[in-house]
Amino acid sequence: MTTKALNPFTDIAPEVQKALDAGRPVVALESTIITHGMPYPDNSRMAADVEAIIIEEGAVPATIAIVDGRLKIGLSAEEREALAQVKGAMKLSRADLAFALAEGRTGGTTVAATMLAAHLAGIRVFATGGIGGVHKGAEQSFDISADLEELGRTPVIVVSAGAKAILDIEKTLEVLETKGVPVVVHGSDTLPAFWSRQSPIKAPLRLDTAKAIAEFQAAREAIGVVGGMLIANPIPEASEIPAGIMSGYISEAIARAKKNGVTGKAVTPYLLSEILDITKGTSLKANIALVENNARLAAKIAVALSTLK
Ligand code: PSU
Ligand code: MN
Repeated sequence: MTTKALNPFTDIAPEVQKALDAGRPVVALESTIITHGMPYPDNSRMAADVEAIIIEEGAVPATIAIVDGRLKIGLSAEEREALAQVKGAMKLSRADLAFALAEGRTGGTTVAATMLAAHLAGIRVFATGGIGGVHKGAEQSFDISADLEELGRTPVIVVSAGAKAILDIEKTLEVLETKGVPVVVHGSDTLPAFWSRQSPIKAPLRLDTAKAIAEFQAAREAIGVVGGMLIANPIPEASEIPAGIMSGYISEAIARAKKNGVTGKAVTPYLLSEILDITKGTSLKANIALVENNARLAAKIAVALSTLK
């Protein structure tokens, strides 16, 4: 089923390899959102829909995951469905990605691990929902996502809907700035807040088209700036939930996490699932809509990048 071995652990799906060889646009997709971010069967439907959207826009989707110790760059429909249903998958970041390979484990890749793997395969654009960042209370817990470190070092464009308000957004932006990561808001002067289109925070940078984003990336490469770029793409209007409504739910989820002593890698998945529970699924609908919206923009950026050279 797979072609050219990149290293002894990696399988690149044939259609992905063909596109990469021909310089055609490819968009990477993460899988922690499948294994830890949404319940079954919504996760399965979302994972299939985003791939279809990327194809519709003229690019090739590559969902990245670890299956039985293989680093998969592109999953077949069967593999994707199996991952959506698997129990006990690991949540893998830079620190433990290779552990899962060495030990023959199965896991979802976070934004950090997906960027790393995408870059390894030569994929330049990646679509997700939200990135990890600086958690509220990080001055005590030191809980800062490895996603930020990866954005600082790995040259992949990550299309998100901003960062969830489960995080300290201001501190997240400060860390990104320190690490030299441009934060570009697509078509708006304020940073989107995941479920809502607007936030009180000013957009660090603004660009209105996929072509402009591709040209910015080309300029970074031309002067040898290495590292990722974060695109914040506002959720479609029809699907947004006002920030004021979400903030009460978020505080409740954080209170539950504290009360139950949730720490470390478990924090983000726990908060996401509690918010889902508290909002009785309305946040899930918004979440799916924004991921699909991001997949569309990511595909357009990948297409624009491929026509630049
Ligand atoms: N934010 C979301 N949905 C997600 C995640 C973050 O809105 O599914 C996932 C992503 O895979 C992200 C990871 O990379 O959580 C961050 O985890 P941590 O905070 O433990 O680094
Ligand atoms: Mn963390």
